[in-house]
Amino acid sequence: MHNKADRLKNAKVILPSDIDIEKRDRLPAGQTFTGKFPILHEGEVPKYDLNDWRLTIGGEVEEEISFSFDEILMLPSTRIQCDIHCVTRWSKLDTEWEGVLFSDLLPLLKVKPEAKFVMFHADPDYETNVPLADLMLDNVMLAYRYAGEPLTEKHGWPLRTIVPHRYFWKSAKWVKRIEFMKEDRPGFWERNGFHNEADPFKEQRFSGEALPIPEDEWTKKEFD
Ligand SMILES: Nc1nc2c(c(=O)[nH]1)N[C@H]1C(S)=C(S)[C@@H](COP(=O)(O)O)O[C@H]1N2
Ligand SMILES: [Mo]
Repeated sequence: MHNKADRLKNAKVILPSDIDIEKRDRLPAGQTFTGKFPILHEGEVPKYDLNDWRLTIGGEVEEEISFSFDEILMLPSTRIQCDIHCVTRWSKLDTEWEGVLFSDLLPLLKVKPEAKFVMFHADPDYETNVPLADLMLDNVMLAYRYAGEPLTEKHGWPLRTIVPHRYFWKSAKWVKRIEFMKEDRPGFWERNGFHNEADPFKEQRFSGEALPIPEDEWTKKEFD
């Protein structure tokens, strides 16, 4: 499909005028609503055998530990509903996730008091940084279900992070290691021209000069 109008139609871009008025202020500046769920990542979707899969916890902790997927499932689970905002300008309202709140995981981890930042390491070769204080909100989680179903491979199966109040690149699919850090350190996109804080309501997209992101950039990609 090279026709822009067809592409936009097929991507189910929702115009703000089609959205209830009280929901319109949930759209940050420079964003477009989408009904579909775009799929965005660098590299190939990783393949896992759940028997070998582990989430490891390291860095500024008294003791490195790891969780099997079954152990993750045994932790207290929570359902959240949140809006998500990608820096390529799509926003999706009322997405539903189920998993383990970061604030429920933290007490199990023996994190050293000097830890102030977290790096999420993910496949394939992805990382993103978030301040620890930011992860304590009641809708930041390690998610294993979306819209009542297990995560699909392309959306991060078996486990991804959800950090709703930051641009969606801070929500790592295929997360495999959580590293606690004393000092902040930029992740993949944060080293490549994107903003360290990434608050969509402050339009913190770029660290330096604005990069050209056409409004329909994501509609050229895959979505479901
Ligand atoms: N492991 C990994 N996680 C990632 C990315 C990636 O390239 N690799 N891309 C990020 C970006 S830019 C976005 S917008 C979201 C997209 O998630 P989705 O495909 O479920 O919409 O994943 C984020 N997490
Ligand atoms: Mo993104």
